[in-house]
Amino acid sequence: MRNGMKSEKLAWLIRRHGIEMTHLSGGSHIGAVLSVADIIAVLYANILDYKPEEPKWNGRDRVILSKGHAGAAIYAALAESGFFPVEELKTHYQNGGRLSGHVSHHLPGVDFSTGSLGHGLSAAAGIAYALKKDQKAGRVFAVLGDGECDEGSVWEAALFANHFRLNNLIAVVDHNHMQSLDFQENTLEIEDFGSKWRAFGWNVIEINGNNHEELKAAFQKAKENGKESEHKPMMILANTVKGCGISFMQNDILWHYRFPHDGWEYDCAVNELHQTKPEGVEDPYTPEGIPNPVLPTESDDINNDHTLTYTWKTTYPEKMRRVEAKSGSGEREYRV
Ligand SMILES: Cc1ncc(C[n+]2csc(CCOP(=O)(O)OP(=O)(O)O)c2C)c(N)n1
Ligand SMILES: [Mg+2]
Repeated sequence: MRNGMKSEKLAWLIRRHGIEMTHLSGGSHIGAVLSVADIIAVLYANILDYKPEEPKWNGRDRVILSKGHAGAAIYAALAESGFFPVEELKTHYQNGGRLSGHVSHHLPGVDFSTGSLGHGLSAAAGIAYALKKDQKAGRVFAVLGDGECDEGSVWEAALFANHFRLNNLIAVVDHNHMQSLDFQENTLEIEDFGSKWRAFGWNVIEINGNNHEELKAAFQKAKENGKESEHKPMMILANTVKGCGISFMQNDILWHYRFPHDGWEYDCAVNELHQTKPEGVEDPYTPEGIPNPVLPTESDDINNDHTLTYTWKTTYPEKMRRVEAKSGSGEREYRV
């Protein structure tokens, strides 16, 4: 059962662990971890039924993090929920460890390995189908990336879920409008995203995916989905910000692959997180933050635009255009 930790605390810890894990291992995808942290936190703190002491409990809700490159987020949530020791998080990406960079089913609490994008929704739909056929309890949650939805297999699974009326299947798209090298609009246009899912027979709720109240309400509605006469699978389109929570990582494509290096990158990330630390949460790595942080200098690469195509696109989409970075201040503004 859930351990009673509030979702805001769990989200903070997921972000703090994510910074530490990628820093220690030199592992990628911190932007994706920060983006999905609130979705994962609300699931584990408020929504899912599970038993950490009995990970394969038959009545459990299943979660597939289809955007498996954000594995650090699910590892942190599982450790903080009692599935394995928090100490083990330090073995992320280490040879011989269980916490591979992409999600691994060798860990208690993980039902399906991911990392090769485009497979999670199919697996989730298959499990939901089997549960329904066997008249078993439990719902299946699949968390996808928006760039991942470029994969054709996602839409095959969407057809399947509608065809078999899988109202025990709840999908969430972490809609941060970015993928690995650019904004989504510049890679493969996907809007009107909600209409596409509706046309495939899904119920769609669109929310702010970094807002816990909106997430709780959407998940609650989704959980009740199968109880009434409603037979459609449920899609929660969660609008998020990639890198959410660390100002210099937000909406900056650099942080899809870059990890927080020793020096100002790590120090400033940790201290910024401390500014939003909920009361009663203890930072397991740097309880007081970093007292004498290294700060970025004028020559550090903090205010550059790393969106590769920005330099040659003449008609950059108005909707996503980055407003001038304020040079030297470390502050940025974005028009999203
Ligand atoms: C089949 C496949 N192709 C390419 C990759 C490499 N890759 C890793 S993350 C990523 C971008 C994913 O973007 P999105 O789904 O939007 O996730 P986000 O990081 O924005 O949450 C890509 C292309 C992969 N993991 N799997
Ligand atoms: Mg994305």
